[in-house]
Amino acid sequence: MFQKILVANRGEIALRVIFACRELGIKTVAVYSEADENSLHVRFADEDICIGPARSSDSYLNVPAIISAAEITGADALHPGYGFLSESAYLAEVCEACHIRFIGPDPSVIRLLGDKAKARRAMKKAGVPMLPGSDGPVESEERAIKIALGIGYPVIIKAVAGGGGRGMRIVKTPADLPHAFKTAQREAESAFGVGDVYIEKYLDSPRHIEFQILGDHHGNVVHLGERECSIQRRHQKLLEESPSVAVSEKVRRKMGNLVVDAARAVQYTNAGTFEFLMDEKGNFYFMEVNTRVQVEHPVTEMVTGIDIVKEQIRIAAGARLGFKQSEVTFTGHAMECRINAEDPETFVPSPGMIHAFSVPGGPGVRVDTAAHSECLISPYYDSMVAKVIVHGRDRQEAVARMKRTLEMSVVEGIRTTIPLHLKILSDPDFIAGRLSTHFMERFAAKPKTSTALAESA
Ligand code: MV4
Repeated sequence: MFQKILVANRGEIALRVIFACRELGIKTVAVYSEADENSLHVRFADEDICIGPARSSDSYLNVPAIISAAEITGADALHPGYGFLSESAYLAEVCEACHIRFIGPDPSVIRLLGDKAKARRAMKKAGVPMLPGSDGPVESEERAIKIALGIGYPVIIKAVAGGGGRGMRIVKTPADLPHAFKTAQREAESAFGVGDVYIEKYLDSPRHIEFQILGDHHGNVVHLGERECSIQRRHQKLLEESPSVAVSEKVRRKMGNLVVDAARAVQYTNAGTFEFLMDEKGNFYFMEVNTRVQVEHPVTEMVTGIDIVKEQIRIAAGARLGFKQSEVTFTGHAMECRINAEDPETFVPSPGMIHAFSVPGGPGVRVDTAAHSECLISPYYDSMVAKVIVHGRDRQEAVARMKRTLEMSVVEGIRTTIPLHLKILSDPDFIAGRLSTHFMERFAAKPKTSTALAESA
């Protein structure tokens, strides 16, 4: 097992990794920017080291600074958390070269799955259901026109280097294709430095459903069921739950087996998420693979009782998975609300000092946060303040627990999305489980501008 792990992240996920290390008896090193000197991840790590100014590009994205911190402190492994460098094949390679174990899949697997066109091809070959689409990137407008015609409209143009919706264009008619193709390429080039795009059949009102997997270095792969993540706005998830009301036990078993086989096919190790779109009829289509631990992993931990971060560390150290698929059981229903420092109506960020902070516990409640009274929510980083996760015997109990927890939460000094979450939790469609990626459009405060529509399309 590792002696010392460098936590290359901040906020609640840095704390979450520190919790796992403590329970495993592993020492921790926190890295922090000048804006995070007084953060809880710094306070609770065994050692800490400043890696640069507040701007992420100067600190949490600074590979030489992070590697130096690991070298100086003698860390033998690095956990990247989510966001920042968590899906950087480059960081994983540098770690390997420096004999620091990267807690994630092999760099070659991160690189393969980070290229969405390559990932699509690999998953198709492994037998994962796919929407019709181009086989790899589309080089020219002429090819795009031909391919789209073959697929049938509407189609969607996606960036090969994308994810999270950037460089994406929905095309309803052939007349719109040339312009959409050019702008998607340009947007992809400026956002990722790679302009390549591919084309897929566009599915109008899908659910976003994802499967959590774990794979060790001995060929064992298990799935931990699905999470329903359809409630999102501008590609930021707001509420996630497991199980999905749209996934039967039979479908879970079928999809689970598919993702396990697909993960084996690419020699996937560590934690990963296979994202799917699901249509109204219950058909699943592959979207992408995330090669990191995700924000919403606690939802899966609550229904399976498996500590995903601890498993990530054990796996990276070469241990075998401690359980078989038949030993993974799903109990009750879990739900997560991401509490952001934002105006609940306009979504404008609301950074600043939190003067009072209290989220009640009680049966079935878990709060993952690095916030506390008199802490500063910095404008430099994302606006998530806390994740409230609840577990109940069934969905109804989980919803009731979430409501009473949010109703009794006190966050003073900043605006938060708690009122929005309470609205969602009382919405008839939400209660009935009628969800799709368009769910949040009804909650828009004002008529949308054309840019906002394009972004949420
Ligand atoms: C799609 C789609 C419909 N059809 N692909 C959004 C983020 C990126 N990872 C892929 N995304 C989508 N791909 C096809 N062929 C709709 C979306 C999409 C979406 C997906 C999941 C959750 C929220 C979404 C919001 C808008 C669009």
